[in-house]
Amino acid sequence: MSMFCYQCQEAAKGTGCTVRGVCGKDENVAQLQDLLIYVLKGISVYGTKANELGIKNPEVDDFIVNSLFSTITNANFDKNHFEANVKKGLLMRDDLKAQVEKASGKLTNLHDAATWGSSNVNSEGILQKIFSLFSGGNKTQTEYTIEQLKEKAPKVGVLATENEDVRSLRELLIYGLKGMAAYLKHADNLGSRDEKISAFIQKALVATLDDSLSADDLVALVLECGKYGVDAMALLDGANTSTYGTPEITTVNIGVSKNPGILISGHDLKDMEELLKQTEGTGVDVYTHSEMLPAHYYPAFKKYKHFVGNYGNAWWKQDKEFKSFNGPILMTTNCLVPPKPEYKDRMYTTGATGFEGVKHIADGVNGKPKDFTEIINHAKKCKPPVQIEKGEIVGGFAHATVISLADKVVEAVKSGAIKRFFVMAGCDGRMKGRDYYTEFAKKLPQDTIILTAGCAKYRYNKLELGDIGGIPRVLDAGQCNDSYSLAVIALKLKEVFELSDINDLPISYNIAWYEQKAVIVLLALLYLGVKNIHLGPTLPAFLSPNVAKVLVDTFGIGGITDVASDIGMFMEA
Ligand code: SF4
Ligand code: SF3
Repeated sequence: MSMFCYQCQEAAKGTGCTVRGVCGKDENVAQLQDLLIYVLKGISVYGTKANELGIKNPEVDDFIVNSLFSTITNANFDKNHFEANVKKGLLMRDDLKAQVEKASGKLTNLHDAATWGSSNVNSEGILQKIFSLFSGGNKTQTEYTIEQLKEKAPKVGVLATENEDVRSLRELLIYGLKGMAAYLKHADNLGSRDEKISAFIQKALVATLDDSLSADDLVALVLECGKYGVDAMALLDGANTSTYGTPEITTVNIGVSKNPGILISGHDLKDMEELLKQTEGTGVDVYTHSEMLPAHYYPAFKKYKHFVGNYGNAWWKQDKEFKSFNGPILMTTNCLVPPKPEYKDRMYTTGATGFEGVKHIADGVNGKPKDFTEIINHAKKCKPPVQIEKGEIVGGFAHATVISLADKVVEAVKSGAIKRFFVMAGCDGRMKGRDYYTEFAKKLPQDTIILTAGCAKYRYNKLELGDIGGIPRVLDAGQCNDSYSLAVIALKLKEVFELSDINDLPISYNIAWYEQKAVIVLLALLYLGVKNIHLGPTLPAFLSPNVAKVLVDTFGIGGITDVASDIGMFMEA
C-alpha cells in the first residue's frame, strides 16, 4: 500500500484509496498531505500552550487554516506546494516552541509530532541545521529531501492509529476541521476572523495525538467541532452579506454571450469581486461555474453588465464542459479535477488550489488585490464559449430572504399547501447512484419544497418542478456553507410555530455528501440538535461500524435506500 486516504465519498471500493486516489491524487501528494497534517498537530502542541500564555500568533493560525484547507478533496494536487509547506511548517513549529519555552521554561514529554525533524533556527529565524531523524539523513543538510519526507509519512498517516474506532473518530474530527478551515479562509479574505475558532482547531488537532482520550471524549470533541462549525459558517455568512449585501431572489442565465469569457469556479467571493472589477470594460465576460453560481444572488455583483451567467454544472462534469467553454478557467477552491490536455493551458488556480503545470495566481502583496491581468489577456485571445444549455435558473433563497417570506410560508404550511420541506443540501459527485437525487426530487409529492445549498442542487435545479402559491419548489440558499442559512430558517420556523424541538418541524434531511465541507455541515446540524439526517449516496468509509452505530443510536443518522421507499418513510415521519 503506497497511500491510504478515505476522506471522501468516492474512496475506492467504499473503503479507501490505496494506490492512487479516485480523485486523481497520487501517492506523493497523499503522503505529503498526511505529513502536513502531522506537522499541523505538532505546531498545535505549542499553539495551544501559546494560547494559554496569551502569546498571539496570527501567522500560525493562518498557516494551520490554509494548510487544512489545501488538503480538502480536489483542492490541491501539487506535490511541490505540500513539500514546501511541510518544511515551512516544521520551521514555524520550532519557532513557536522557542517562543513558548522562553515564556514558560523548557517543555518535556513532548509527542513525536512536536519534536521530529527538529531544526536549529538562529537568532534571525534562519534555519541553520536540521538534525534529521531519517535513516541516511545527513546531519548538516539544510533541506529535507522528498524521499526523507515520504519515509516519515506512512508512520504518521491515517493508518498509524491502530484502533479503528479511535481512528474513525480522530479522522471524523480532522475532516470537520478541514471543512471548517475552508469557510474560515473565505471569511478571512473578507477581513473576518475569530481567534476562538482557531484555538479550538489547535486544541482538536492536539487531541488527535492523545492516546488517553476515550471514545466518549472524542465524540464530545466531534460535537464541539459542530458548534464551531456553526460559528464559522455564521462568520462567513456575516462577512459575505456585510460585504456584498443580502442575497436576493435572482434569475440566472445559463446560456452564453458572443464575447470571450472567463469561467470562475469554487467558493471564494473575494476572488469573484476582484475578477469582476478587473474585467470591467475589457470586452471579456465572466461566467460562474458550479459552486460559484450563488455569486449572482449578491447585490454587489449585479451591477456588472459583463457578469453574464452560469456555465455548466457540478464540478465532476468539468472535463467536458471546460473544453467547450473555450476561454480561461479560474479555480478559486475545490473542486478541481486533474485537467485534460485540451484545456489544461487555459486553467489557472489561486488560493488553496493548485495543480502541477497549471499557472497559479499569487496572493496580492501588502494587502493589494490579486492580479488577474494574465487571465484577462488570455481570454481576449480565445473564442467565445460554445452554448451547451439555454434557459434560466432561480436562486437567492438565503435566510434573510426566506424569513422575509415567513408569513407566506407559514400560511402555506398551516393551510396544508406545503406538507413538508426537504433539506437536500450538500455535494454532487460522479457516482452513478447519485441519479437517486434527481429521481427523488422528481417524485416528491407536489406539496413539498426542497431547500438546497451546495453543488448537490445540480441534480435537480434545472427540472421544471413548479411552485406552491408562488413559492418555487426548489429554494437554493447558495453555496455549501449557506447550509447555515437552512439551519437559520429551520430555527426561525421553530420559533414561529412555537415548538420546543427543531425535530417537530415538518422538515426532513436527505443530504448528499462528497467532501469534507459536507462533514462540517453535518456536524453543525448535529450540534444544532437535528436528528434523523439521511446521508448518501453511501455512508462515509471513515465511519467504523461502532462509530456509525453511535451516530445511528444517538442521532438517528441513516443512509438511503430506493426513492419510493425513502419518500414513503420521510412523508410518514
Ligand atoms: Fe480517494 Fe477521496 Fe482520498 Fe481522493 S480524497 S484519495 S478519492 S478518498
Ligand atoms: Fe461541491 Fe466540491 Fe462539496 Fe461546496 S464544490 S459542495 S463537492
